[in-house]
Amino acid sequence: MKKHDASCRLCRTKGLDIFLDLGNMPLADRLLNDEQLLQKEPKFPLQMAFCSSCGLVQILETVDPQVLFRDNYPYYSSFSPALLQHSRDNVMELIQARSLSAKSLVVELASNDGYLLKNYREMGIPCLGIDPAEGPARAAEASGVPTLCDFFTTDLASRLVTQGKSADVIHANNVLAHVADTNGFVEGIRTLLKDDGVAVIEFPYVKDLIDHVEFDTVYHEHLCYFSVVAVDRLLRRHRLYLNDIRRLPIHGGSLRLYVGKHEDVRDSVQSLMATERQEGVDQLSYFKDFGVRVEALKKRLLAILADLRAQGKRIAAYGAAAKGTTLINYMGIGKDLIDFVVDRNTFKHGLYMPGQHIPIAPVEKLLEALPDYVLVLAWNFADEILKQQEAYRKNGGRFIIPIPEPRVV
Ligand code: DWN
Repeated sequence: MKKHDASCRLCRTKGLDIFLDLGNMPLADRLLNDEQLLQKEPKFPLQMAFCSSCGLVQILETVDPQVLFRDNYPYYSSFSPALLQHSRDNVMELIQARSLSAKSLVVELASNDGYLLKNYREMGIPCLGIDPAEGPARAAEASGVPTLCDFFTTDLASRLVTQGKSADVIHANNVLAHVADTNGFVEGIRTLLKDDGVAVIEFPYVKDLIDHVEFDTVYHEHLCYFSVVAVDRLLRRHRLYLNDIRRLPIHGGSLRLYVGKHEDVRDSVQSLMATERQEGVDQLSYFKDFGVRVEALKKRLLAILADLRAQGKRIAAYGAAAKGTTLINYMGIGKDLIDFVVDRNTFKHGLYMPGQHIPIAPVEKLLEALPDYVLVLAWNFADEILKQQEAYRKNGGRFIIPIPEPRVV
């Protein structure tokens, strides 16, 4: 590990400890077209660091959000059935618990293609999406979900309140970790939320990332990697209170926070914070051997792939996921090992994976080409993908699951 004089994204303390260095990486969701294959591909340092002052895990590099999320952002949530069900369950529970009605307003920050808000629309509950990615925002509007194509800021929050649009519920799924101005974003949540409203915030849990070696979920879109202790400090700085919390399996292990303007902290929060303190998640020592464990996983996975290739086996991959970019580039898994990647997201077809330039094709190609093995880059949806690909398996196809332990199934 080494000290860096950068300032913490949250508490601004100078001096962070780097515990993982993934080198210079391409942008995880910047899938390439034929023309871009011939151009120099932008790469940026990707280093994970710990702030001993507030406990926040973060990356050091900040890539312009206009570059990350504006032009041709390829991620559409609706291509993941498990995510759709997860979101619907969340919405139905909240409608019940909060007695939401036609008089309510629900706002989602980073609403993508309307994958979650469409459930409120179907129940006749007014909703508003906010997302800077033009493609997904347009798709949301086309499906009847009113959407502002913009970044959420305190200014935008104030403008909405002036228009009488305070929120009974604010959803913020997989976005809190993405914003460069984290404090401004949280202050905006406080501004937009009604006095008795609830903000429901989901993000991948740093403890699961470390415990299950989920190093590939580290990429430039994810600036922060939150523990309960760190996010509680962030919220309280803006007079918001983490009152309830749930651990979820989605995305390799996530947290769902229930946040309000009045303090009413449940045992769920106290016990998870106590566990973090007992296990030292708020200490640098918790992260000290992570790099070694990532290296060991790399060796084990590359050994499996090299052995299969030496046997003349043909290998493809499933899921042109952002995490897949980190995995294949950190491990140097290129076209010599992987023939193609398949994905259900039609916006990704005909493009190429960042860095390794592996072509992306429709999922149907698995049955057409019948590769011997498929490396599951979207391992967080492995159960669903294996079930979906029963026909490929019946034809003798087998899957390689890389995380948390490389294994063939
Ligand atoms: O923060 C983010 C995380 C939460 O989700 C964003 N950076 C975008 C995204 O990251 P990701 O691309 O690593 O996430 P996913 O959702 O694991 O990507 C899954 C990919 O696999 C998508 O391209 C869709 C595809 N997929 C598929 O082809 N068939 C997914 C499922 C479930 C399927 O059955």
